[in-house]
Amino acid sequence: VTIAVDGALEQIRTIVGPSHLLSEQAVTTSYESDWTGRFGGPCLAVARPADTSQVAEILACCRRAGIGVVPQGGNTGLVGGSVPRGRGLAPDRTAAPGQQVTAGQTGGPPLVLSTRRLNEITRCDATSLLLEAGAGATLGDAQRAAGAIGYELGIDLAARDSATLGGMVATNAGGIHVIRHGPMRTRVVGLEAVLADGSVIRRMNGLWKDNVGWSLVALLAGSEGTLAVITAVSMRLVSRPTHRVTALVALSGEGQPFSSRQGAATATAVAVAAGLQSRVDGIEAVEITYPAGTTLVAEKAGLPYPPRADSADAWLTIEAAGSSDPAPYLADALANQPGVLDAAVATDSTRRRQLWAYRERHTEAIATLGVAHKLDVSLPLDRLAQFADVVGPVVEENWPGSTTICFGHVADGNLHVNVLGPPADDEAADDAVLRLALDHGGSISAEHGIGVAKVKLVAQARSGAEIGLMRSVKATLDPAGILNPGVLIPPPSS
Ligand code: FAD
Ligand code: 2HG
Ligand code: ZN
Repeated sequence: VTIAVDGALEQIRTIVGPSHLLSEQAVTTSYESDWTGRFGGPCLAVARPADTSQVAEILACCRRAGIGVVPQGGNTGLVGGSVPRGRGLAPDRTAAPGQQVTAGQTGGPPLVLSTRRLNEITRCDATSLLLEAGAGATLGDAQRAAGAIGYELGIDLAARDSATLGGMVATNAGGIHVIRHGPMRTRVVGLEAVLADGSVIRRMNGLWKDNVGWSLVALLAGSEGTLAVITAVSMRLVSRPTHRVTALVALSGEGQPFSSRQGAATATAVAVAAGLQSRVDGIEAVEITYPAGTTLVAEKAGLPYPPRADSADAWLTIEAAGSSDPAPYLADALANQPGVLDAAVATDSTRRRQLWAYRERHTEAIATLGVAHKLDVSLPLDRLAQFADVVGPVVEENWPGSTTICFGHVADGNLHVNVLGPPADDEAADDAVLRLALDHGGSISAEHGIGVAKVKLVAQARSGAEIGLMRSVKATLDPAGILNPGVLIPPPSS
């Protein structure tokens, strides 16, 4: 059965109500380009369903009309997966309304399906130790609900007030507490999702253990909107520690066998992170920043310069938490670590937030310099310093005048390489950095996903057999290919 695109749009308008189908360019613009400013393109319209049954009806309708669907939560994704394709194109949807397409033809502008109205927190209690919420609830709202009953979610990231739980499952988000509590995949115990044909699958039975066959969470965590639209999420709570300490620690790379300050400091940081994890209970975060990014943040955010700003080769932002004060243990462990120059330590929340600002504000400070090429890579811990040593010189040699700013989750082996200089649509610098990560035994995506930004390199990172499996799962769940076309799964030609 085929239906015309404009007929489908009329049906979707009836499903969500006229005020929740947005088609005026002035209101759709913010849904059409991503946080980085690097990715985006025109959409057919934006649908804002109020509940799961509306999502199901919309997907059934889009499938009949062959309309592509881009699921969008908080639109904080950094790999172009949350917006229509067509990087660099000015929005132009003149070809869309009235266009006759057959099922499976998803070449026209897609519908953006915004989950932001699915934002109710439906359960949060200290008996089940679960939080359940619509997929459009923000991480910040979920954290506040858990905090109100004395618990935490065990996951945190700087985009907390915009990123949604559904988007975080779809990207298998990581963040700053992965060393303690794992990425999103390990925090989630249940999901509700709508498949491409409009059928609803729901595994939200409040059970922590349920081994009847395959895990829906494992299948959809990291699926980036290509297999289903997640509509509700069930997460387990963790106890809230009574004591928390944050330290901003200046490091020296002196004595390390690397040619750059960045490589040497990374070697020190990896050693310090390992030492802390073996000697201090409750280490929740070990994050690294280097002089270029840290001084940029201080200048842009109007913060005082961090400890040893004139001589440090890197800083670690360290957090430890527990039912007794970890500060003395942390201080003792740091005192015994070679390469530690100095530290600022805080236990009250205002001062702790100030210390975190040097790390957390990197993304927004870098954005003030232009459109960054964001390359989120992970390396085996024993090769991280070698990668950090050469990545800047490799980029700067090939793209003279460019700047490379690194920072990241050092205890996870995860560096965020931000390259400024090459034009937004030039992918050569991206390829060079990602191939360098592969050459060092690393991954082209640690936590942000593949989106459209890295899809060309999936064939270098996964075997033919694995890609074949990805394609068959996709073909089974979404045979018409309407869900997030162009994202994650390499096209047959590659
Ligand atoms: P969106 O950006 O809207 O979408 C992301 C992807 O998920 C897209 O492919 C989209 O199609 C899909 N999707 C969204 N919702 C659904 C749904 N309900 N069902 C199916 N598919 C869906 N990421 C980290 O991992 N760690 C960090 O520390 C981190 N810090 C960040 C800091 C800043 C300042 C910013 C701007 C981003 C950061 N990110 C980080 C990236 C981003 O916040 C995460 O990728 C987050 O998980 C995206 O959530 P979202 O709701 O914004 O999803
Ligand atoms: C972070 O860890 C995010 O702050 C964003 O993952 C990374 O901006 C980036 O490159
Ligand atoms: Zn990160």
